[in-house]
Amino acid sequence: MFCIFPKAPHTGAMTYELAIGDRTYSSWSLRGWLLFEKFNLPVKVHSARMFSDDFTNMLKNFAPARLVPTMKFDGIVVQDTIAMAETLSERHPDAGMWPNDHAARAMARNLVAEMHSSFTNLRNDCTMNLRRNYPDFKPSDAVLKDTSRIEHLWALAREKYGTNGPWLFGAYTIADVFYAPVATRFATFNLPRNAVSDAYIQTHLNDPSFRRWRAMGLAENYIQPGYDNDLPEGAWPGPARLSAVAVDTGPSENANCPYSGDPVTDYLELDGHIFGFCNPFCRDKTVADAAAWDGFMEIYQK
Ligand SMILES: N[C@@H](CCC(=O)N[C@@H](CS)C(=O)NCC(=O)O)C(=O)O
Repeated sequence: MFCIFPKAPHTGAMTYELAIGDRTYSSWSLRGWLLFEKFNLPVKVHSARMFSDDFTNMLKNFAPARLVPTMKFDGIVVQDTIAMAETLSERHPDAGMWPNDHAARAMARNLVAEMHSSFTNLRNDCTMNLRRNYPDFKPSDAVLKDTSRIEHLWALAREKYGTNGPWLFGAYTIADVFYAPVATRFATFNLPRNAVSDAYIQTHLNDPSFRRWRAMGLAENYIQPGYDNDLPEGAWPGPARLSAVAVDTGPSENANCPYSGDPVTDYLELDGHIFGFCNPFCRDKTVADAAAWDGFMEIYQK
């Protein structure tokens, strides 16, 4: 059998480094992060607020990249999500990143490539914003042309290859990585869609990995100028959060942070109980969506 790629030289217990921007607004960063998160690939994440000096400084360590996401390993920098997806799937052939079936894989690559190169009206008019929901948004005809093409592609994949699971090709693949921020745009701009698309969009909003990403974005607690629309807001269209609130003092039910195991210093209150964490970010990401964090739910449900 002819093999297009030589075997990747070393894929052992190496950790990749990934540079990302604001989790709330950077749709490409979400894709970059999902490539690691959904396929259990070890990664050290570096994040910086976009359009800041910190962002420029972060990327100096990822030269020659100028945008996020960018990944690096073994002194090699890969600076575009398609290149990252292909590099990671080549290096981790057992991770199931592309569909196994060759025809399904070809279609998945088509969907990813079309996402990467197209849908500019949707992308420009409905920028990803994981803080907001605009029930009254009125899409232009150009946006509707994009959404109708996307629904057509989703329906083809779901009908032909999606019977064994809720994702485009049944199990989660790189195609779902690329359409995750598209699903959030449909949801938060309340774009018209059919039942197949709606079920697929809900699958993304319910995905624990996506929920954790969004919770970390909310914990970053920054409104990036230029990303909000001047429209009435509705409630978040995904699962409702538990009513956790940050509080100043303990004592907490747990002595050690559910994530790091370190002594607790920062607290939240939920259902009359106080829980502790080892830093404000881990506390705040839990306040944002407590049920998305298994480590926290273990101590909460004890
Ligand atoms: N084609 C790139 C797109 C990367 C991109 O546009 N990244 C945006 C964030 S979503 C960025 O880095 N913006 C910062 C800037 O423009 O300075 C990819 O696929 O990764």
